[in-house]
Amino acid sequence: MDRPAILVARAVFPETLARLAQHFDVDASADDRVLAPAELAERLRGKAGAFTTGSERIDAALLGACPQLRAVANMAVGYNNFDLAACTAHGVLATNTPDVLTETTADFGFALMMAAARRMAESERFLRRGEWRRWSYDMFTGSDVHGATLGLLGMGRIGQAIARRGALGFGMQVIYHNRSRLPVEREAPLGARYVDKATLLREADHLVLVLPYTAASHHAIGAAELAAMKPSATLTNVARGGVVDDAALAAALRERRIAAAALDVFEGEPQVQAALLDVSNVVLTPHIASATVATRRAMAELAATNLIAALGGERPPNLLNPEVLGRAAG
Ligand code: 8YV
Repeated sequence: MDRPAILVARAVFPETLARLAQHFDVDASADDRVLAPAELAERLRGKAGAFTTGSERIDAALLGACPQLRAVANMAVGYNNFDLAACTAHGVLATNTPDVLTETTADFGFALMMAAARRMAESERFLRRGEWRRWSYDMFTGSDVHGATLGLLGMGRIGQAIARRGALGFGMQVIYHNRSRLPVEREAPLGARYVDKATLLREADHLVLVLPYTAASHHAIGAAELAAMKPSATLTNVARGGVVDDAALAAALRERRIAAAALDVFEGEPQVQAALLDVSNVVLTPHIASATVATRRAMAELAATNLIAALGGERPPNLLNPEVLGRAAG
């Protein structure tokens, strides 16, 4: 029987592996290592499909080395680890896992923003160090979230979910900048105002980044943008490392040119720049915005569904490059 062979590049829920094994010959990562590009190409040689996470880069070199590959299913909504044009050129179907993580990621983005505004991580470290001797009127005074201006750079599904929390739960004014403006019927219930990027930077009390990482969004927040923000403002990044110039941010935090930041994603993660580790007014988490048990299960199941459909000759629910199917049909 010619069951397609697949690689599951990283450890995943046993039930997801079991489901995949009903359809495919599965080569599963035993030790959950992030494979170096050459190892990944080696393990993928002769395989029809790959179940990947954001840690695996699927690019022209890898695709050239793995001509049997027909589908790559990312267990992530972001897919900047895929060279989508190269996938399309090689006739490889590429999929991601949108929607299932929207609310969970928005919860975490909002929590991080609150943690930065109210100095939660900084004050906890102070307490753990045994430095809390007495109450004082200005100890760890931060800035309010309720009633403040929430600025969103990016306004896709996760951005809108954060805007909903801010507008409906915390009485925030919502301003946003995005490649395209939302339809008025989406803006209206949130009272969301579309502004240019300069206005967003100037007016936001709490700026949250929720845009995809592309060549165009590389260092969308750098020294100049940080200088344009209010000194009292906070910056939260739940998008991707690389959207922020982390070195410039560390300098701005150290010099208190903005009040605080909260980061779940980093340039070159899992490495984190020493300069960021050295400043106190930043909350740092290890890329866990989608990390609830229920959501990670849903992401794994959706990635599996996409791979099963793609290699079974059906249109996967979250196909990123439908041109490949069009070409096959033509
Ligand atoms: C993942 C994410 O945990 O979905 C995304 O884009 O950043 C996270 O939810 C990560 O990419 C692992 O695949």
